[in-house]
Amino acid sequence: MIIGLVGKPSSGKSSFFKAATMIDVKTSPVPFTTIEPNAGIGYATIDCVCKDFNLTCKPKHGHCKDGKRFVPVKLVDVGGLIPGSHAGRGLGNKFLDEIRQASVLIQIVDASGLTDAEGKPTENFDPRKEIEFLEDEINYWFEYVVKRNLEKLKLPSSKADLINLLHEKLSGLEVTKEQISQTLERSSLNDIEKFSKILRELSKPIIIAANKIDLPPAQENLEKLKQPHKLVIPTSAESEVALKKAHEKKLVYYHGNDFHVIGDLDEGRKKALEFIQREVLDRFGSTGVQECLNKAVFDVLNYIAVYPVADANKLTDKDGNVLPDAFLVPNGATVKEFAFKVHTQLGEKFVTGIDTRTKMRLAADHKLKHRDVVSIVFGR
Ligand SMILES: Nc1nc2c(ncn2[C@@H]2O[C@H](COP(=O)(O)OP(=O)(O)OP(=O)(O)O)[C@@H](O)[C@H]2O)c(=O)[nH]1
Ligand SMILES: [Mg+2]
Repeated sequence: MIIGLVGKPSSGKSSFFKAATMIDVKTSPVPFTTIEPNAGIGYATIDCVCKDFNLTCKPKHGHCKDGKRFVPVKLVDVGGLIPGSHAGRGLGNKFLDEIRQASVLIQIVDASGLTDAEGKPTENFDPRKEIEFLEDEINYWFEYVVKRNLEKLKLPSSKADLINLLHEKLSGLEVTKEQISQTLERSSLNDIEKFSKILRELSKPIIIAANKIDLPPAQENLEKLKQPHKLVIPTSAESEVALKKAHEKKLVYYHGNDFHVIGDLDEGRKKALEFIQREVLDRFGSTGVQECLNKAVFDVLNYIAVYPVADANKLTDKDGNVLPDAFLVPNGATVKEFAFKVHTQLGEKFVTGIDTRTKMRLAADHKLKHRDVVSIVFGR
């Protein structure tokens, strides 16, 4: 599962990426700073099950701290989009093609209104315009890709065959058969524009990070940005980077919503951190970066986290690591689908699942719940 970061130039996409992954990518106020995409690992956080079982876990991927499990998710940060990108303006379609595999998009908006549609400095730019044009650009591009892939296609008459064919032809856009089926219920291939728009909304929903919320004009714009049909989360990517860096240097303790100074701060850093505390943490409760990732994964995509273990009693893998993995799967995934996700062979040789809490057997079509810990029994 991939989360794509999109938005106009200079809105803070790479800063958000840096805050989420702690990879030191280039950020700057100059538009089109990012040309080549940045890809890396961020995390969705859940209450780890280790507490329920009174165990100390040893994650192979991600980490666990104070009962919070950081489950890896892929992030892609692309170059800025401007009005007309789909038709080749700015750096054009190139950036859009890089988010083809994303399941959800976070649009980083410069809520401060201090940059225009192309990322150049200005005043009082209405950030609502940014949301509008970006959605249009994504829709135009998506429609173009759909059209290109469906050109000269002979359509089968049965619905099931049609869904299979579309699924195959549109596989590059990471759309599911379920999403295609739902789209066909609400549109038809006679109206490609409508078909593409609905399929885009289902397969690449967009949530909004109202970024640079540390700046007073952004705080004023926030009310305007709140829309009934869009999820809008206030963020300060730059503050998140500063807090995590100060934590790494052991100058402050920063974890979840807990923040306090532990080291000796020079005057400049002290002022900067006091500013973040006052303008971001006290006002909004957090920098919003983690919240964005969690909302994208759990609320918008409706995923759940499930732990696979080899030993149903000790909750370990074969090497003795306690609760080594947590996988993100769609809500409604079955035990067998989960087995395939963990390892193709586990799926192919699947015998049964075991719920480690109750020690009950779980049939192949049993639907999993968030925070289930499951052992898969397989044949030789
Ligand atoms: N005040 C403030 N500035 C921010 C924030 N996030 C990013 N910035 C600044 O905004 C400018 C642009 O940030 P980038 O992260 O490079 O923006 P981008 O969207 O990746 O830009 P392109 O790669 O050019 O499309 C930089 O000067 C950042 O320091 C924030 O939360 N608050
Ligand atoms: Mg960038």
